[in-house]
Amino acid sequence: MFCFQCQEAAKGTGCTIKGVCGKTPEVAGIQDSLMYFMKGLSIYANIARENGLEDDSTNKLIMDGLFMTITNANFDKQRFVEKLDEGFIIRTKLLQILDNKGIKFDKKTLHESATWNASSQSEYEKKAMEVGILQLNKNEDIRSLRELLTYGIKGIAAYAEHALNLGEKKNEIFAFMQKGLEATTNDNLSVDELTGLVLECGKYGVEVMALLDKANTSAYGNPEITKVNIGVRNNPAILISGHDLRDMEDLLEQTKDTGVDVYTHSEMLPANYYPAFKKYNHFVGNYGNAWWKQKEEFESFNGPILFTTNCIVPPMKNASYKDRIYTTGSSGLEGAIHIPNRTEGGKKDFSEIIEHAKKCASPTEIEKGEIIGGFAHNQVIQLADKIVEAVKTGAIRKFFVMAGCDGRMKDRDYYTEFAEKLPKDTVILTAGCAKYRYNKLPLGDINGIPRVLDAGQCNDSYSLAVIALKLKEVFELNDINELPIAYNIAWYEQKAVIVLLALLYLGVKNIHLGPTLPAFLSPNVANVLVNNFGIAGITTVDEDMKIFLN
Ligand code: FSO
Ligand code: SF4
Repeated sequence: MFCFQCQEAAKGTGCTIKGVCGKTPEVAGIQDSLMYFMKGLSIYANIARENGLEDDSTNKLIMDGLFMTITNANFDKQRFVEKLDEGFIIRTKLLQILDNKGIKFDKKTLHESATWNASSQSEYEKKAMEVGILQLNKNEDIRSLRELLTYGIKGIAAYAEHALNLGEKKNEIFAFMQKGLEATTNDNLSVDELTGLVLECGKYGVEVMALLDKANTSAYGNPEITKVNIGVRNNPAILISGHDLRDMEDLLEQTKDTGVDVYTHSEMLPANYYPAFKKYNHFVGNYGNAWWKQKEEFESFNGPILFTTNCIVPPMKNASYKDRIYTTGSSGLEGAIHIPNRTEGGKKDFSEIIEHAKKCASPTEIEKGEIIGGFAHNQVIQLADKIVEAVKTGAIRKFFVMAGCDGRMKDRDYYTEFAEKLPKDTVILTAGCAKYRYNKLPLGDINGIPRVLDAGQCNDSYSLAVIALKLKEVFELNDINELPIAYNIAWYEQKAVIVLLALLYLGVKNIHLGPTLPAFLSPNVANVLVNNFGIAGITTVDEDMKIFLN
């Protein structure tokens, strides 16, 4: 196997024996085959589109397939086999549609990914031996750009899926995903052309996050300032993790009046900020911390856990909570119960996990108190006068965008120390699970404005961009980079890649990215990012603080 798509890639170069994340070589292989297949399917989807045809099944399959291959989303090999089975059926149907419409193309000129045929698991596995990242891309810079583009597109797919679950979609977004995937098969594209596509990917990153923001806020209202309880009650309960708010809604509805409480975990914490979810009395608050602490926290939660997306950490063989894990949507884990998708217009059926919860003990308390959040764009813009006043009087010297992801490696202590050492006249703007490195520190407030403003999930980084653009307008600046905002972003997986590309597209410069730069950036591609956008890594807290504050 070879995989280097996330920040924890082994030795900073790539996982080759087993994923640091727990991905087995078998799952890595079948993911490679699926990725390869979807590139070929994209070629046909693009031909169809050029002829005015949009195929919803193809769009959905590619979106789901991409999401399933994101770090920590799906560890269940069987689900990838099924996705390939389904994909070949969809491809046959699409070819039939093209044929019926008299759309002609020369099959002999198509990339092999489009003409590859297989119909069994063993054939999928055999293909995996030929279509790994290193086999497909011999040139280091081309490989780097193709993978950067692919990971950005995976991020887009994840956000597009959450939006679609709430009935929002934009065909231009699917079109870009497929154009990008096809581009990764085109040996005639130059480094400049691929770089152009990577930047264009950022544009669609902004679009898809805006779409998801619209989907979430029109369904559940605008996030508002909220004190979230982090203690527990004395009822059996379900812990819901991941990012999908539609699943949150279905679960809250179905647990109503059952005696089963609901708590959020990790990236689901921001569900607490939405008005529509606050009306449920059995929605207690948030339990635990960022994704990588789940081994301890799931033990003590005592009840079943529902993963709607990543980040899953495969449990140890003897983990007490192993039988309490449920997955749904694009997430999957061998041995866990997978709750099927909702049918068109219907709801997911969470009865099994609810019945399971009733038999479990209530959660063991691991902390007490409250954390504050809900500072998405609508709420912050309501506070704009107060914030502008604080900047004008010098009460706030600078904002630090510290959005992104958390991870298990020790070097991420940097972010806790950085937050602690920031001068008292600075404010952290955050989104994503990166916040758990500092959201429980007593950092205080500035004239009533908390020093950590949490906008929400990683996709709510979009809110931070909207806030920055609003401030640029209020201060009548020409360039977003003239604002007193510094960017010290922590990344982990491919959704953070699209967030980064989106910020670059919006013109944000001098972003510091840590704890390490991506393994998939070749020295030349890294140089392009450094020279054109001022991207930099991190060093020590004290050194970086000097750079940021000057
Ligand atoms: Fe975190 Fe995991 Fe939201 Fe990611 S829980 S790391 S960037 O899935 O998507 O922030
Ligand atoms: Fe390694 Fe990350 Fe790939 Fe997992 S997702 S195999 S940790 S590079």
